[in-house]
Amino acid sequence: MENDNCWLTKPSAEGFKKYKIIGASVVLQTVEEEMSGLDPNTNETFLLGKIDNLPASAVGGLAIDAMGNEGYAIKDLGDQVIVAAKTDAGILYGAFHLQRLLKLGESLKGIDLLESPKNPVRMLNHWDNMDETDFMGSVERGYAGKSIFFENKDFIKDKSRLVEYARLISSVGINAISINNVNVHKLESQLITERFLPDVAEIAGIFRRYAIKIFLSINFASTMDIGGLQTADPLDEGVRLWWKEKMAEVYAAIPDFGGVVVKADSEGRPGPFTYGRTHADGANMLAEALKPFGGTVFWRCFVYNCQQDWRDRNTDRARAAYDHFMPLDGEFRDNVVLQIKNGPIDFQVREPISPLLGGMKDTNQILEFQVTQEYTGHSHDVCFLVPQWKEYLDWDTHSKGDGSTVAKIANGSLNNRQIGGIVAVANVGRDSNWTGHKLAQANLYGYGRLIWDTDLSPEQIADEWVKLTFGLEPAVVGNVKEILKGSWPTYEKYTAPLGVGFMVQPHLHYGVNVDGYEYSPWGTYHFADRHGIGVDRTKSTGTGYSAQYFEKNHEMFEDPTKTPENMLLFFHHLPYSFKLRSGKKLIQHIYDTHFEGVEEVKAFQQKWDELEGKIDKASFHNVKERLNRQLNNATQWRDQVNTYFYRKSGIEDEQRRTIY
Ligand code: GCV
Repeated sequence: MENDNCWLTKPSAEGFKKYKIIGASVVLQTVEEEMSGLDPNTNETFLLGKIDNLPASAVGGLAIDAMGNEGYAIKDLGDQVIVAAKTDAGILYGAFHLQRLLKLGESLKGIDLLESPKNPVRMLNHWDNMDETDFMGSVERGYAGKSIFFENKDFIKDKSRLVEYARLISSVGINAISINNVNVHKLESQLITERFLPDVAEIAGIFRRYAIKIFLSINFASTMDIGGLQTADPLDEGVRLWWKEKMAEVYAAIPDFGGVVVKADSEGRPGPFTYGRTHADGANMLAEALKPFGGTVFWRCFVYNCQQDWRDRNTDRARAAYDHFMPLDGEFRDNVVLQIKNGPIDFQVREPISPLLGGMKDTNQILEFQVTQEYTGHSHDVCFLVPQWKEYLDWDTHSKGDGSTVAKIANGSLNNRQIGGIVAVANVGRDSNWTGHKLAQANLYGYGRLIWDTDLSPEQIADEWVKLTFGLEPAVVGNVKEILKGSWPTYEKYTAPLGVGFMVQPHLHYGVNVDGYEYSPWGTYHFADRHGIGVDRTKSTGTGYSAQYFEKNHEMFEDPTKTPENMLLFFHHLPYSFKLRSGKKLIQHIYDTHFEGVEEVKAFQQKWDELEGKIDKASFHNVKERLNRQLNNATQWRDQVNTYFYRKSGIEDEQRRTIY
């Protein structure tokens, strides 16, 4: 299938020749392809290689100590530009950087830069299914077509798209992926058996050439599901032996296998609780089996009671991860990494940061984002998420005094952890533009760039993506960037107000249904009544969740006049007459933002229409059609939310606009 244009250069068929690569390896073969694919009119001459292999005259002045294992230097030596790194992966990333600069039209004259990724682990989780029985199709929470890995209850036959995908994500620095859903169904349990291991090995071979490691999500109860044992008790000797032998078999097939991702005791998945064991017992048992081979266990902390009685006002889902995992801090083996979603609930448009991040000081942690737009518009509504991620990364937890940002906790530097980084649920599928909505590509690109360098600004990332994808014409760049920049705030305006979350169609998680989860067992309630709305999570009168934060943040969240307003209803149940800092009443804020949100979508449409004829037709029509869907969605949200609150509260809109 011919893919739409994307941020990467299409390799030139003529063949660029003015480069030399020193060394040989599978990754360097990829570098060779990338270099020979450059525009033959490129003026420069390049020399690429590991620092030790390059002439001393070329690498003399480089700040080698500041260059991490995967970092690189690009330097103009006058007669040639060198790309120098400690590893082949570093050379590859350097080659992609060169390509980016050339496509952006930047001069390499006098260039002298050194790059090193801020996060050791830069990962994507695919929630792809082999089973076709899943009601969502073959990618859970996927909005860009079917799986690129699987089809017809098997691995996909034509792997050419996977080569392109490896290239795509490697170009923004991704170095690890898991290929199957964390909800591991019957067939996917067999990925670690002789039936499928040759396929996994083939996939690993494709990604290895791009310096990307492969991980699998595993079923905690594999010993029973595929092993013929009667138990999955992590302290049972038979179970432990089974996993050790199983991992030896996996590593015999894939010597550089990354390890496993585990969703246990979560939303009906099996786990150690069945046997009265802890999550540390479960994770450590797997870690022991992976240790001899250098493998890692990513153990997810998305553990909560999804069978809650909505009448029970004391149980608070937001508390769950912290309550389960904090007491275990320090008990996990060194090749276990706890994988923690950015917020305590589930990738809402706005949530506070998870208090586990930085709460645990003696445990490896990795931060989990969601690139796929489960609650942020699927691939119908535009929602550029890089500004959201940036806010999370810059958030000060005060875990070790001021400046204890989430960025430093995730990458392991704050607590001197061996392993750290960021992972996200991917948003790609078989659609020709990868992400369904063309502008959702900016999220995939932006995720990679931001986690490589958490100091980059969302504006800079948007600027790069737009120019690389649509070219350098200022009118195009300006309009697309404006749409991207406004898109997250706009989405937030017309959906659930002030951090209260949900109000979405059950299961689907797209479109408005104000009470969709209100009387459900999922623990995600807004508690609106005729007086007010919100969840009291304070220590003094509520569920006590606010006290899971370090004191400075706790104090802030405890008091509605200090809580950031965009999270107000996450922490407090407030009357509709509550005065916001703007002087507006809470109810009026709800009305106003919902009217504004719809108008902003109309403005996006205008901006986009101005681009007709200035960008490729496929992209133009793709986004135009989706903006129509978005307007419809936003209008439904506006009218249902406003009508709901008008009927509950009986309070008129001050501006007397139409509310039904
Ligand atoms: C893969 C939410 C999603 C589920 C997802 C789960 C998780 O509940 O709706 O689709 O399951 O999160 O992160 O495990």
